[in-house]
Amino acid sequence: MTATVRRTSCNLCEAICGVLVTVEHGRVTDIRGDEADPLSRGHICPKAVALRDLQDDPDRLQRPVRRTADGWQEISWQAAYDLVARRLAAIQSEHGKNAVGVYLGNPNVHSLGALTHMPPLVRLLRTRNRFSATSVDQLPHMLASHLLYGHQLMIPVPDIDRTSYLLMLGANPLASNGSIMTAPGFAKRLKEVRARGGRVVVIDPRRTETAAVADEHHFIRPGTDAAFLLALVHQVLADEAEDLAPYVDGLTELRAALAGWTPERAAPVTGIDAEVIRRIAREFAAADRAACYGRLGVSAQRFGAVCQWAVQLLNIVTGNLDRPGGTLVPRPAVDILRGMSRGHAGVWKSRVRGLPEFGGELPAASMAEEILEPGDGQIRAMVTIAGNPVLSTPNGRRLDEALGTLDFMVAIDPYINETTRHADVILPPTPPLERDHYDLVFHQLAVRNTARWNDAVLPRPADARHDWEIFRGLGFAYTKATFRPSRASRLRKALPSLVTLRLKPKQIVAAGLRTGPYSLSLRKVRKSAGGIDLGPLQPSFPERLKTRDKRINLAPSLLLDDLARAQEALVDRDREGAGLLLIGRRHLRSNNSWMHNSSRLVKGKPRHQLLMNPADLSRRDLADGQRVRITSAAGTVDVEVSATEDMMPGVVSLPHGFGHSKEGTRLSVANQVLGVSANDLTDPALLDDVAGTAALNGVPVTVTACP
Ligand SMILES: Nc1nc2c(c(=O)[nH]1)N[C@H]1C(S)=C(S)[C@@H](COP(=O)(O)OP(=O)(O)OC[C@H]3O[C@@H](n4cnc5c(=O)[nH]c(N)nc54)[C@H](O)[C@@H]3O)O[C@H]1N2
Ligand SMILES: Nc1nc2c(c(=O)[nH]1)N[C@H]1C(S)=C(S)[C@@H](COP(=O)(O)OP(=O)(O)OC[C@H]3O[C@@H](n4cnc5c(=O)[nH]c(N)nc54)[C@H](O)[C@@H]3O)O[C@H]1N2
Ligand code: SF4
Ligand SMILES: [Mo]
Repeated sequence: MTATVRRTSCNLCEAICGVLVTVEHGRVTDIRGDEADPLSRGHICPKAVALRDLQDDPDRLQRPVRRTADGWQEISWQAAYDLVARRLAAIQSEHGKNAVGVYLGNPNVHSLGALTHMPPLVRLLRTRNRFSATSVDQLPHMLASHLLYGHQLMIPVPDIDRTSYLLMLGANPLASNGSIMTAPGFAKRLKEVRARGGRVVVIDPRRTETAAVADEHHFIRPGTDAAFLLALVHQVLADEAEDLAPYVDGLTELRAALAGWTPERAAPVTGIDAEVIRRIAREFAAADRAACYGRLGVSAQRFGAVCQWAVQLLNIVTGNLDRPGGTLVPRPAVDILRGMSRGHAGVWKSRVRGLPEFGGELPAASMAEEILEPGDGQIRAMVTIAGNPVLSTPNGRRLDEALGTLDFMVAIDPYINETTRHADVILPPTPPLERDHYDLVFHQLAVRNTARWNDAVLPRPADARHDWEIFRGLGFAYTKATFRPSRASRLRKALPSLVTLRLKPKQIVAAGLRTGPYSLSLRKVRKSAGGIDLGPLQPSFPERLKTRDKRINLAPSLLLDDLARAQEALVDRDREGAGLLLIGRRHLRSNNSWMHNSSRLVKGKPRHQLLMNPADLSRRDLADGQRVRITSAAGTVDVEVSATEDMMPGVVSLPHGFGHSKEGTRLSVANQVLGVSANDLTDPALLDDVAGTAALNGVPVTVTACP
């Protein structure tokens, strides 16, 4: 028999599970969990089968296509590179460098070739109009880490395998498989916490799958977690229960700033009793080893930065930061922090609304206006890489219109979807099973230090290209198209990027492993079945801190100053008469905006409905199952409503990434998936002002019967 079993990993979410893939006659016939993987220990979820569907999907592009009056036409790789380079160069030479905008989508962080080769290409373009999924996602985590620990990616993760008290806000790892915390088999790990006698507390406006297996769950009014978290910190300080490391400064300032943020103040704001808040603060402070963790629900909201700061504060003031069983910064075998900027905030502002950059990127919520608003610096061409911002960013409908007005657009993406249908050229990379993989990002966020190299499971067809080959091809073509002998100095500046583009991802990983903290050879990592176990996370502060004085300042002025905005919006505002607030939702069998084309993944009960508390329904004379009209400041959608006591009264939930079947897309399965795009409702004006993160959660809406 010709069946062979090959080891690889699933890169569809942050859990990076090890998988065993059976290949027969060049086709995948089975995918299962790899027990030998020291991190994932055999776990996989239903999404892993989609790796195979992705491989076999007839809708997936395999060669570059160009949009013509007669529809999409295949062109050669070199012709595509040259065309794209020529158009981008011409637009920049006429309108300036910033006339080219870039959107970097989520799957970039899941691809080795994108991580090694996309940044040098983007640097070559020298535009300030750079956007990414960061500003609809984890930006507040990065801002807090930048300000507290001196590096945007020095993000402590909960030491879930040793903790005895886990406080989780705005996260539903039983659906998402965990995020900014790579912990494959999260449900099992959670069970182990409880089996050890530990306690799990979940704060979420929906009684989620995760809340259902926790010891305790509390509803919270969306967008008010800052008040809850600050009250916890306040209480710990008021009890004088703090346990500060010697390298921590700023306690006096923090104490003063939090004087008014009492549990009594937080109670009416959040909907959680003052007594409950006080008890949680005391239990957390008294626990042997405790970890507080807040994810998307407390990140993509109006006070995301204050929330992520307060999460860190709680861990720090209770002595749980950098302690086994608390939160620790992983030490992966390739140290990605070394070559990366520590981060910066507000060094420049966006052209139209004056929004702050973070780490060299502008808020995704400002993309449409930067394309539509005429003037110097207006975006006239877009490069989208692994992103579907029409479904993923606020007021996608307006962005959809904006993309239609561009002079030129190129997408690096395997699908013709809601976003890429606007492109003039689409360059499709190889699918995951045809690529080598080493996880540069998620080992940095994993709850255990491990290292794993995977060779591609299947060979790439001769006329297919890996993403890194595409970035290389574009980079060289662009350099050629923009070269002027009179400006040879420019070339010198571009040289480091061009040198990186010449390398192969494998060479970059090998060098990273060799010079990394464990001095590993790629050969050794490659030989170890399932990956090398480098052990549990270890304390590393203050030595590893990237702040200049190797100390942590609890009270950075940027965040202290934002407390006034929180006070005004959360505390001083009259909450009477407030309408419904919309929040997001994820499902195990769905992945952001793009995996709905796998029929085996999307089968089963529909999961696109608006969830709403029965009391809210009856107050509006609405019934379970009915089609309702949701209206926000940004737009209107009609969708079925599903009644559930799992929703906090006054809050409704809609998943994002639905609402396909737009004209011109090529998604045969996805176009049959029902639902609407939640981002036709989210409002680009609703931001976390400090960081520019979109407030995707806590959007004011009304729900009425469909006329
Ligand atoms: N309302 C609301 N909106 C949200 C969220 C929410 O919770 N609520 N969540 C936000 C979050 S956290 C995120 S991360 C964003 C994600 O939003 P995006 O950044 O748009 O990412 P995806 O939706 O994952 O889009 C994936 C795109 O990449 C393409 N793709 C898939 N694999 C590859 C590959 O290997 N290479 C290339 N080049 N392309 C590939 C797909 O075809 C698709 O076009 O959405 C955000 N939007
Ligand atoms: N199956 C699947 N897995 C995924 C994804 C997917 O689409 N599908 N997406 C991946 C991506 S890109 C990411 S970023 C991660 C995200 O990982 P998670 O953050 O775990 O994902 P969500 O399920 O969006 O969880 C957010 C939770 O916040 C709650 N929430 C909303 N607003 C508030 C609020 O104001 N306060 C509080 N306390 N809670 C609030 C929501 O009810 C929801 O339960 O998941 C990743 N994994
Ligand atoms: S949890 Fe599922 S989607 Fe995530 S890496 Fe594991 S198998 Fe893949
Ligand atoms: Mo995300």
